[in-house]
Amino acid sequence: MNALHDVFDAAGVQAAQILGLWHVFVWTCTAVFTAILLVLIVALWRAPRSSGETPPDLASVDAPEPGPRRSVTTAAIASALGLVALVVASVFTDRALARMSLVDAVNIEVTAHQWWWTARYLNGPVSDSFVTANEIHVPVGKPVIVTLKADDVIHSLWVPSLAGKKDLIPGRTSKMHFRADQAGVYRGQCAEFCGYQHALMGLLVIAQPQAQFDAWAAAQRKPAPEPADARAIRGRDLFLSQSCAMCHAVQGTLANAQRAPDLTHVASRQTLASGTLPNTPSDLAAWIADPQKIKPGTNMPATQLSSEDLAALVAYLGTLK
Ligand code: HEC
Ligand SMILES: [Cu+2]
Repeated sequence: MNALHDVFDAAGVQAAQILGLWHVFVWTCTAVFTAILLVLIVALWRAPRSSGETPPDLASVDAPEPGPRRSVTTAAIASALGLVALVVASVFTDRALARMSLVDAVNIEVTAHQWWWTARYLNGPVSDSFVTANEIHVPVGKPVIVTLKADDVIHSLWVPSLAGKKDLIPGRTSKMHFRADQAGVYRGQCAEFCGYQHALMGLLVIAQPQAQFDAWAAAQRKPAPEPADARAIRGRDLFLSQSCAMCHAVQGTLANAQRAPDLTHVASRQTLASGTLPNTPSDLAAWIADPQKIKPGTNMPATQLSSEDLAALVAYLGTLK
């Protein structure tokens, strides 16, 4: 999981625009802050010294003070101009973000749940669409339109290397546009507190060359392969006879519930449970045996299984490439 999660490392146009705006704000504010501190130091330096016994100096109360008045007026105008400049910079950035071409875009619908993500790929005819979870693949250099939805509470999708954050709100649909210009694995995170395991609600965005993306999408469209060896077959039967099939789907089997991550190609993913664990057989076994220990409060119950049954289930899930 060598994924990049870094606001200073823009891997796409949208993130680069936002980073540029951030620099304008930071340096403008730093300059203003430094100037104010300098003026304050000078003022303290030049202030008349006095003690408790010194009588108050009221000489200047009614006298005109053209010098200080000029300084204050100049500073007020400079502040106003500075603020206007920041507004102008924001407006230009906003327009630049909106101007990104969406020709030939990849359409993905992302639904947030407590505490995981569904990604539904919508390009082409309905028969071409497919579902995956917690890992989004996109082709490098192609615009991506993400339709954002939420299942339960408000979440926020934030992949800092690719785009700004945007809320996912139950009962409402919004859009986010981005383009990955460099291949790589970018980490995202839910950025709106959404309950107990909010911190463990990450995701990966994998930007890859078009040919690799097409191969990935073609593989994801396929139903799960039939398990070949005896242990995996037993695992499949356990999967269908245990509670698993009440929540999860594995396309090509009778399991088609939509209350949990689609597991049709779970073995092709890098992480488990929204970026919480690396996808290794031992982590998978630990997760199935007791998800509550790893992600307390998550909507998957622990399952009592003998160690052979657990190994069979892990072997079966491992075939779901
Ligand atoms: C009551 C519903 C429910 C049942 C029953 C259930 N799960 Fe889950 N499962 C979930 C939810 C919800 C998640 C996502 C949890 C999270 O990341 O917070 C999940 C996550 C997973 C993951 C990780 C998927 C990913 O893409 O990261 C695996 C693997 C998994 N479950 C396997 C199983 C197996 C095997 C069984 C049966 C022994 C099972 N589950 C039973 C709801 C369920
Ligand atoms: Cu959250």
